[in-house]
Amino acid sequence: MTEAIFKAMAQSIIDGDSEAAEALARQAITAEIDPLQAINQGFVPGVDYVGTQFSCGDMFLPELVMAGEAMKAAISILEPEMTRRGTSRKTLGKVVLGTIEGDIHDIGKTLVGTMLSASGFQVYDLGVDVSIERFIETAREVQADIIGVSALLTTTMVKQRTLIEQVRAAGLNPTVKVMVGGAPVTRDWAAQIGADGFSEDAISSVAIAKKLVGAN
Ligand code: B1M
Repeated sequence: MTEAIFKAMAQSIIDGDSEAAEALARQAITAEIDPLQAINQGFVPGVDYVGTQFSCGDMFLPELVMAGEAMKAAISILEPEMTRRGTSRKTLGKVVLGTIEGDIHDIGKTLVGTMLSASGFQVYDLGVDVSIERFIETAREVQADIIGVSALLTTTMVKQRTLIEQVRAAGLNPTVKVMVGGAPVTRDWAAQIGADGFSEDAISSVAIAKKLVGAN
């Protein structure tokens, strides 16, 4: 029976069906299935499948967004139960995330945040139009492992460079790594500005973030 629930959980993520994912998360709690096991053996295989299909072009952005939302919905039901049982999920690291100042594009950044938190990172999403000072203050306050900076405009991506310079000047680097991304951001640009990590999309941002915290 547990195997059947796990299979249905993965399918709910593949279908991007938040209602089904929530219902299955509740069913797991009623059936006294360990919530951590439900995440790792039920829902995560669904996210992994969607990620793989997206990477090879067999699934598209809307499906990725819906899968991320469904995963978030399931986790929001299971997380309080984990806290109640005292079995919190191992946090891989803390990520302070936002879209850089002057830029209000948030779809990709939010997707990156969803994927990172679904994969075990604690994400502090500061939203859009985030000042460099706020990134740095928050990183210091929460003792972040990674600052993740998204930029969608050629006019705002240049501020990723300023942020890296100021992170260094503030003495946060090398403890705090900086990961950059966004449509105009390239691997070359990331290397040029001295970013610690770059990822093209939300799925690969998980692998990059894991590498940055030494969790690979
Ligand atoms: Co704007 N916009 N927009 N826009 N917009 C672009 C970016 C543009 C390329 C469109 C175009 O002209 N072809 C262009 C930029 C041109 C340039 O700079 N060279 C542009 C422009 C010009 C503008 C305005 C200036 C338009 C105007 O007002 N005249 C204005 C800017 C406002 C501002 O920010 N100050 C503006 C406004 C808007 C809307 C508000 C209408 C809306 C945003 C809605 C929202 O975000 N809530 C919007 C949209 C939707 C777009 C396009 C069409 C789509 C962006 C998007 O959401 N993509 C975009 C054209 C395009 O990119 N094709 C465009 C989907 C999203 C999932 O992908 O954000 O790339 P993306 O994120 C990916 C990866 O990049 C990566 O992972 C994500 C998921 O796979 N990634 C990271 C992103 N952040 C990451 C961080 C990481 C790692 C990976 O680590 C930290």
